[in-house]
Amino acid sequence: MRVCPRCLEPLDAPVWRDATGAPRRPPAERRSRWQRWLDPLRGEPLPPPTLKDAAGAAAANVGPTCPRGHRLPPSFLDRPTIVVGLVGLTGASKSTYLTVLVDQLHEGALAPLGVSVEMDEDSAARFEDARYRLLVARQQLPLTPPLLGEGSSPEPFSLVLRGPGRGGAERSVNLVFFDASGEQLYRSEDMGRYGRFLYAATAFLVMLAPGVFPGLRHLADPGEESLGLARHTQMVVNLANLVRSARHLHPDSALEGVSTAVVLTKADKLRAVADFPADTLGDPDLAAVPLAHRFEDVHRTSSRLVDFLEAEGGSNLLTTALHRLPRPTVHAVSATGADARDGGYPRIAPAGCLDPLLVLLARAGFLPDDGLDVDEHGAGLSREWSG
Ligand SMILES: Nc1nc2c(ncn2[C@@H]2O[C@H](COP(=O)(O)OP(=O)(O)OP(=O)(O)O)[C@@H](O)[C@H]2O)c(=O)[nH]1
Ligand SMILES: [Mg+2]
Ligand SMILES: [Zn+2]
Repeated sequence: MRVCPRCLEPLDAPVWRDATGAPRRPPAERRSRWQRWLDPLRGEPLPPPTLKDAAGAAAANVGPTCPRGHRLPPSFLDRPTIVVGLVGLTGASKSTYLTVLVDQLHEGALAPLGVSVEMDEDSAARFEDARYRLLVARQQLPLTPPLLGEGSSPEPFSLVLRGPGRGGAERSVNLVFFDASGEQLYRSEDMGRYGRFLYAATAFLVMLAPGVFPGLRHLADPGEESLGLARHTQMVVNLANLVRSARHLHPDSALEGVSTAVVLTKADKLRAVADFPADTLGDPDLAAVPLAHRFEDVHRTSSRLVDFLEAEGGSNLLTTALHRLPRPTVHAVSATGADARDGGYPRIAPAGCLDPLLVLLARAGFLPDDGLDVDEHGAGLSREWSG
């Protein structure tokens, strides 16, 4: 399903509007391109735009908009869209991780795979604030404010990825990230009320900080240990139910076309922990290692992390995540490389941030997924979903 990246309205019938927000026919030469989108509208008068619609479209010249008047990024409808939802409780590192990840994408992290990245203007302006604060001033990001309006969604970051496709053709996707406040992400009624993006998402980054695991409580940031493991397990259960109900599926049914990366965040804190597989926390050179090898490593690391977290008292949470979420892999990342002191980071040295996204891009068909599903003894992942 195609949705507007701003308000998530379905885009079955995009509406062309002029600079005043009034519905217009699309320019003649482009008409055939949009024909199929406009066909359903023929014969029916277009609904008059509301003031809000008009405001949304005012900046635009004639161009395709969603039913609410949001101007769509150029050629948005020509590409498939991967909607990535970040899910995790307060302080899990969602915003910090996303800022570092988007910065790495912007800086050409996918270039060794022949993939270029472009951010839409509107996202870029908002991203710049977070980027400056975290990566230039090296300050902690503020907590993401909770949403007030029911049925609303946070403003996403929208990117376009272009890479080599089959037979030398170019392949491109819209990659849209939603980062909400953790406070509104664990009660099922809040997920329904403020988490509209969760219904549209086809990929999930489920973020867990080390301090929530009983054996790692000494690593918790202030307030983290009070969130408790049970609340995280509930979050995962609620998410798994929501993702299925959004598709009108039974709570126990398998999910097609959706995938999850479970991310153990702030892994810099774990370097000194005895059984943590610290050698897995790094960024192998994408240019030097074929992607399929990288994915085999991801698969292995994933199993080792599951073992580690189970030993730290996380079995219940891990079992729930691995059995209920679609196609999960487990990753360790550090967005900043170190704890903040007095509101600032000594330096920003990320590790492992790209892997979860590489997997989600491969699951979504934008990158080849060779190596991801090697069947290995004791891997224990994805098996529930293969049969
Ligand atoms: N050591 C370490 N600390 C981190 C890292 N990422 C985040 N933190 C700490 O965790 C705090 C919260 O991170 P945020 O990114 O704001 O968390 P969030 O998940 O967006 O939280 P909400 O917006 O409230 O849902 C940061 O201010 C840092 O103190 C990391 O990679 N390493
Ligand atoms: Mg946040
Ligand atoms: Zn919209």
